[in-house]
This record gives sequence, structure tokens and C-alpha cells, in this order.
Amino acid sequence: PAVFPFQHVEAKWQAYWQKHQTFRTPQRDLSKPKKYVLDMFPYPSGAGLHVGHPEGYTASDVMARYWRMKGYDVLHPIGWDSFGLPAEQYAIQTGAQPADTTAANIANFKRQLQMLGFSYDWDRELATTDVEYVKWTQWIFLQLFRKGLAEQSEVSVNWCPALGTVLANEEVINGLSERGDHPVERLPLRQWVLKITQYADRLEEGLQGLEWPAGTLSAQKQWIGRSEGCRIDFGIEGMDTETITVFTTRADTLMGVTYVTLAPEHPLVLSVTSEEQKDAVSAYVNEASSRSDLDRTSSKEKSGVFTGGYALHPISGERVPIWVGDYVLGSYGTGAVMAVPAHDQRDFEFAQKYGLDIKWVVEPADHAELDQTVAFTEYGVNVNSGEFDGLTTEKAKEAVTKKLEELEKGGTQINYKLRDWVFSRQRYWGEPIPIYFPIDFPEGVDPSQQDPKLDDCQHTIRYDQPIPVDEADLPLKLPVMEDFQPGDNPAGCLARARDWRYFQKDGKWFARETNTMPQWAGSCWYYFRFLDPKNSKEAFSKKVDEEWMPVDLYVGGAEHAVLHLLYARFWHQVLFDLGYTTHPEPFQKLVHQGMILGSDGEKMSKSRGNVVNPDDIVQSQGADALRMYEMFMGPLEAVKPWQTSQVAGVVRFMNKAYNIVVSAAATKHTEMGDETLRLMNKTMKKVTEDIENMSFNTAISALMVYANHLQSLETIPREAAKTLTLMVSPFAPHLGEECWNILGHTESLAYEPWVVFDEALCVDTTVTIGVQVNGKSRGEISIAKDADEATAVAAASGVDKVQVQLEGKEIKKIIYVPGRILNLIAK
Ligand code: ANZ
Repeated sequence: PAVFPFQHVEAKWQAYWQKHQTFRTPQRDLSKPKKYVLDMFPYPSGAGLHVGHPEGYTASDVMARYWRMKGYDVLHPIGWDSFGLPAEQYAIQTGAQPADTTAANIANFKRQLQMLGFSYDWDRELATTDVEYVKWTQWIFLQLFRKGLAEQSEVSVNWCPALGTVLANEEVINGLSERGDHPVERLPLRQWVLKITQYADRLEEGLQGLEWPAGTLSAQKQWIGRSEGCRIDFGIEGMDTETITVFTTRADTLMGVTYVTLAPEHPLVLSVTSEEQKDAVSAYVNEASSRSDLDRTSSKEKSGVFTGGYALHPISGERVPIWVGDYVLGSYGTGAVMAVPAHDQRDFEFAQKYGLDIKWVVEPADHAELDQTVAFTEYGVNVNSGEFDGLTTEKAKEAVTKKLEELEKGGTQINYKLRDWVFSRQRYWGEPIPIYFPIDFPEGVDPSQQDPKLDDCQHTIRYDQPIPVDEADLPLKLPVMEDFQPGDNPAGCLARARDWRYFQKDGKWFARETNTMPQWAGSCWYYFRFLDPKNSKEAFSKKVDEEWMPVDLYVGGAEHAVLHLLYARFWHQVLFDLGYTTHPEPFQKLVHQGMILGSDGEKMSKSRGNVVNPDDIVQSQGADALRMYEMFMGPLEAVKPWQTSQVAGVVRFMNKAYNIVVSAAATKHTEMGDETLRLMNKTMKKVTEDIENMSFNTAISALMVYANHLQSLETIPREAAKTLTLMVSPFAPHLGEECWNILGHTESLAYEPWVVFDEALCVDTTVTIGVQVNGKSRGEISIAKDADEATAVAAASGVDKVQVQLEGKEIKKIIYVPGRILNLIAK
């Protein structure tokens, strides 16, 4: 048998697709229904593709190719998420400009994707670093700014002077940077913040109706963190105009409050503090402000200090001491809690440590004895709560809330864990934020004689007066900088590009914003730009939005379950509100491919030396083999180890398929036998249904069974070889095209109608059932599944052992269950 000449064939068909622009979708073909099939676009790192990339990309490509054959108008674009810290670091390491290294990396990624035969419409290719793309990313930022959704704010950040950047909480360990062990300071820094919290409710509600993995839906929900509760105002002894408002999810425990705790950054801390406690409180607040939220909430030992002040209980009017404690976060709820040590474990530990009262107000519904060494945090029935006694927790929450509403001391409230999105980076390789500020000079100085580009020029940048760059002046390009390394200036390295930063307009001096956008920005809207990549007048037109959105299938890694998907949905909802899209959500169906591990079952990594390079596999066994193997390894969503030895299995199958087609093409007309006809129809049904469910490994096994059968035939019917070719083609498109060609076609099979099966031929019609005489098994018969009783009995009487049993007897009763059993009762 011949061996499939993959090297020659793959190059040949890739050239064909390119020459004939087979996968170009210049515009929507409204005579067909549409499918928008989107991959999470790659970050073009210096390392090139790893075998994890082709997994998701092959899965989406199988769907795109299948849907084309099913008669859909398919949009399948690709591009590059090319801003970001790693690109900048790679440029620093190699001593090059990020723009150049990015272009080189993109070229390498593109070569690799093309070598794998993905059916992208390359005319729609884009990179987030393209100036035309940056222009519209900046334009969207300006829409957010105009809507009041982009604001500057003093945010307490982890600033690492040695690395010259702000670090995320996860990147700081015991006050040192995770990378390099450099000291990290908490300092307030002017940052751009996007007000994603204003969309918290919409982001939560919009999840309904999306076909997303359950785990991703719940991760998004948790991140948004909707919490229904009650806001309660406590008076303050000696202060008539101020109140301490707390947020609680357990209003039912109000009568068990024995103190109130303020976060160290709560604005009332100093005013409620007594003279005697001033020093202790100030010292405590200073100490606490250097710790991150993560550190504060995760530390076991609760700490706090008494303020000397008292709050007044909203119902009983009792005095309750006010404490400051750093387990209360300034950034959640109201930054103050009503402490109920009997029913909240944190409050319990705090009360024990500082000898505060514990008052039990909830009992288990069955009045079981309580263990008083821990808080009782479950639901139950109220006690020691006056008018609320005897109410269940649910009822008591309602009753307390209602009472507070009557007293005008509280009411229901919904809180979210979601925080606003800190949108500033102090790095070079990102979109410049298109904002500038006026400059003030000291009194009596003539601005026209000043030059803020000079070191000794005294001036003040008026950050409180941000001015958006004129839309006509977009894009605001990055300056070319010889040295774009981060420095010790928290304003970012663009602050050093003075010629770019300072400019004069109408005789006045201005300073540009020197922060750049985070890498997330570009991926927030690329799926829109793919629809209209060359539009120079708009980010994308309303027409293409209506024609193509939403994305019907979005494939990418589960590591983006929270941030990317949340940020993109947020921008989408803002664009929806502004009327740029008519679709409330961008990604209708989402699928995460499972991670491919090294052959040792560990995550692939350079240091472990277990990385498989797709280039090597393509070289030695072909792109189709790589694609086919990755789809055959196991369920798409499963985590699975790579086994190079098993690639040979799919190669054998592909050689078999190739030979089947070659031999079918060489024979004259051959009738298709019943068994082949049935197996062909069953395979067509199975493969179709499995592809619809993206169950690719089982579809491939069915194709293998089918190929084995065809190979065993003396002569192979053309029709059987044709359906095999069509079904193999989404997985192994080069092999598919070559076989199609061998079968006598001159054009690509990319738009050839998908196989159609006959349901009637897919059912097994003959069955083998057991025959009993007087309840004892005496043999088997093969009959039609729905054969009638007389036929079954006639068949049974032909079985020797049955005949022997029936001799001289009369059949009294027949028990026949079609397809299952025949029992003859004879005497
Ligand atoms: C009194 C109480 C009694 C509470 C009780 C719980 C149990 P969620 O929204 O589900 O996370 N809390 C409120 N604001 C806080 C803050 N800024 N820092 C730390 N803790 C805060 O939980 C809300 C509960 O967390 C609130 O309900 C409050 O404690 C606490 F038996 O109030 B509770």
C-alpha cells in the first residue's frame, strides 16, 4: 500500500487555498444562515506556538469547515494580541524595539498557523498593536471617558521601585516582589480606573442564556460577588450629625450586636476616637495601611484597637463600643461592620481576644444544645431578641429590615465584590491613554517664555482637568524611545519622552497622560474589528454588527474564565448602551479546550524539558497528523498528556483512508453491499452528531471502524470512499482535498455539501434473541427486530434443541417480547 505523501500534499493544498482564496469571506452572504467561529487570538510570544495552541484552533477549525459544508456562511478570523509586558521584556532582553520583535514574532506565529492548514480568512488579520487598531481602542476609551466610566482616582497600589511598576496583589509576597525579591511599597498613585462596578448587575444578569461551561459561569458570578443584605445606621454618642452605616447579610442578628468595627481607613475613625485612645489608634491605622487586602483577610490572628467611642444601637438604643480592626476592609460594603460574636466566627475570635461581650440570639431550630466555643453561624430561630423572638432566620431578616425601614435607620441593599478596574500601566508597550492636561506656571511667570521639557522649568500639571484628545487626532501613537525600560518614576517611562509628553496649543502648554492601557484593552473588542477590519471611519459598522454578531462559537483556554471574558463583556455592554451593537452579549457559546500536558503528565515547561514543538511533529508526521491526533487524544475539554508514540496510530488510519480512496478510484463500478451501506449510514450519523456536540475523539473512532471495514472489502465502492473523504476532511483537510482530487474532482471540497444519512439505514434491523421452552433456554434465533409472533415461532421451530423439547407436546402459551425473548410454554 502507498504511504500518504503528506509533505508534498500539505504544501500543495495550502498553496491552492491561498491562490483561490478559498476561505475569504469578503461580505456576508445573506442567502445562508451564519456562524461566527472565533478563537481566543494568540499572544505572539518569542517562543512560538506550543502544542496547546493547535488544540483549540483545530477544534474551531473543524467546526468552521463542518459548518461551511452544512451550508452556513462562516466567518473564521484570526489576529494577534500583541501588546503587553512579555513582549516588552523580550525586547529588553534582546536589545531590540518592541515593535520589531512583535512583528517578527507575529510572522513566525503566522507561518506556524498556516502550516497547520487552518481555514482562516487572512484578509481580516489584525494586531492590537496596529496603529489603525490602536486608534479605535483609544476611541472606545474616549466613549468610556465621556460616559463617566473612565476616571482618575488615587488608588493604593503595590509600587516596586526596583522593577519600576505597580504589581498585582498576587505578585507580592511578604512585602517583596515575587520576581527578584525587591521591596514593595503601598502608596497612593493617581490611576485611571474604569467603573466596571456600575455594570455589576448587568454583568451578572447577562450570564443567563449563555451556553458557557458551568464552571466559567460560576467563576464569573463569584468574581462579581452579588450579596443581598441590609444597610443599618448606628448613631454615635456625642455626635448628632454622623452615623456609622454597616452592611450585613444577617440583619436577623441585630439584637446580638455587642460592638461595631471600623476598617482602619474608615473616614470616621479619628472623629470617634477619644483623647486617651488617639495615640494607640493612630499607630494602629498607620501599621494597617501598609498591608494589602489579601494579607489582611487571610491572616489568622485578628487584631484591633478600641477607639474609646460608642455607637448607639438602632433599636435598643444601647451603647456599643466602637473598635478599629483590620479584618474589616475599607473597600467592601460600607467599610464598617456590626459585630455579632455569637454568630460570626471572625467577630467571635476578636471578642475572645479583647474580652468583649458575646450575646446569643439564634438557636438551632431543634433547640439542640449549643457548643459555645465557636460561633453558631447556621440558620435557626431567634431568641433574646424581644419582638423578633421565635422567628426563623429568614423571617427575622425580613422583620428586622422592615422595622429599620419604618425607623428610617436602614433598608435592603445589594453589594458586589467586584472592584473598579485599575486601567493604568506605567509601562511602554501599550496603548497611550488619549488624555492630556493643562499646565500651570508660578504666578507672574510668562508661559510663552517657559519650556516644561527642560529640567529646571517649574510647573504644575493639572491632573484634575483631563482633556480628551480630539477624535480627529487619533491615533495617539507611542513615541519611539531608545530606552523604554521602566524607571523609578511612578508616572511611567513615557514621562521621559519629553518631546512627546509636552506640547503647545494656542500658546498654552499641555502635558500628555503618560500611563498606558493594560494588555486586556485590545482583547476587549477585537471580535468587533474582525467584522470590519479596514473601516477607516468607524470602529465597525452597524451593518456588520447586525449581520455577524454575536459570536456563535468562542474557543479558548479556561485561564480566561474570569478577567478577559468579564472585561470584554463590560466593554460590549457599554457599546450596547451607546447603540453601537444590537446584541446584549458578545459570546453566545464558549468552549474551553483542556490543557495538554507533557508525556510525563506534568504541565509542559522549558525547565522540565517536556515541551513538544508542533514544528517537529509537522515535519516528521504532518499537519493533518498533528490535528487529527490532538482531536483524538480525548474529550476536547479534558486535560490530557501528550504521547508522541500515539501519533503513529492516527497516521496509520490516514494512510488507510488514503489507500481506500486510491483503490476505489481505480476500480470500475462496484455495488454496495447491505452491510457496507448500513455501516456507512451509521457512521455518517454518528460523525455528524459527534461533530455537532464537539465530541471529536468519538467521531474519529467511528471513522476508524468504518475505514477498517472498507479496507476488508475485496473492491471498495466509490460512494463509500467519497463519504469517508468528506467526513475526514474537517479533521485532516489536506488529506481530504487530496482524496477528493483522486476521486476525480478538480475543485476544493470546502463547500461540498456535508454527508446526508438515511435514518432508516441506521437502525439495526436483525436481532438475535434467546428462545426458551418452559422457561429454560434452548437456543437463539436471528430475526427482524419487529418480526411478528408467528415469524418468531416459525424461526424457533427450526432450531434443533427446540424441536427436541417440543416433540409430542402442544404449545399452550407464547410469550414473545420483540427484539428480546421468545418463551414457549408447552405440555
Ligand atoms: C453582621 C453579621 C452577623 C454578619 C453574622 C455575618 C454573620 P458577604 O457580603 O456575603 O461577603 N462584612 C461586611 N462588610 C465587611 C467589610 N468591609 N469587611 C469585612 N467584613 C465585612 O458578607 C457580608 C458580611 O461580611 C456582613 O454580614 C458582615 O458581617 C461582613 F452572624 O454582619 B455580617
